[in-house]
Amino acid sequence: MISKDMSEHLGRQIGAELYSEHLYNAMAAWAMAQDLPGLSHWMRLQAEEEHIHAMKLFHYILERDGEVVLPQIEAPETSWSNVQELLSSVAEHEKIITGLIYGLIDLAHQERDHSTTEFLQWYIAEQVEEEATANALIAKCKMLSEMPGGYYLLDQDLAGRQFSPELAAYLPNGAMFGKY
Ligand code: OFO
Repeated sequence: MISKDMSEHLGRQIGAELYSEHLYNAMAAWAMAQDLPGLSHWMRLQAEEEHIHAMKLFHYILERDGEVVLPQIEAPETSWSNVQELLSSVAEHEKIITGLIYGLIDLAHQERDHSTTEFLQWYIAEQVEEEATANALIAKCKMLSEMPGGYYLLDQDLAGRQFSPELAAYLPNGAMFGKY
C-alpha cells in the first residue's frame, strides 16, 4: 500500500496535470481567436494528453490502495501578446512540471517506494519529450516569423499533429477506456 504522504503528493500532481490541461485549452481558445486553427488543434491535443497524464496518476493511486485527494485547480492565463510568448509560456510551464516530477521521485526514494519510483519513470521520459517539443516549436516559430507568411506556414504545420498511438489507447473510444 502506498503511504498517505505519497498519495497526497501524487494527488497534488493530478492537480498540476489538470492545470496543464486547463492552460493548454486556454491557449487553444486564444489561438482560435487569432485565426490560427493549426495552433489551436495542436494545443487541444496537448490538453488531451495532459488529461491522460492526470488519469494515469489517478489509477495508480487507486491500484496501490491509496486515497485520491483532488486539489482545487486554478484558472489559467487567457491571453498572450503573440505566438512566441505563448510558446515560451509552454516551455516554462513544462520545466515546472519536470521539477514537480523530480520532487515526487525524491520522495519515493526517501520512502523506499520502488513501485512509485518505477511508475514515475514514464513521466520522466514524457517530460524530456515535452520540453524538447516546446523548445523545437519556439525555434521553428522564430525562424518562420521572419519570413513573409511565416505564421501561416507554422499554423499549417501544427495542424498536422496527431495523437500518439500509445496515448490514443487511453482515449474514451479506445480499448483501454476502463483504465482511463
Ligand atoms: Fe503532463 O506534461 Fe505537460 O504539463
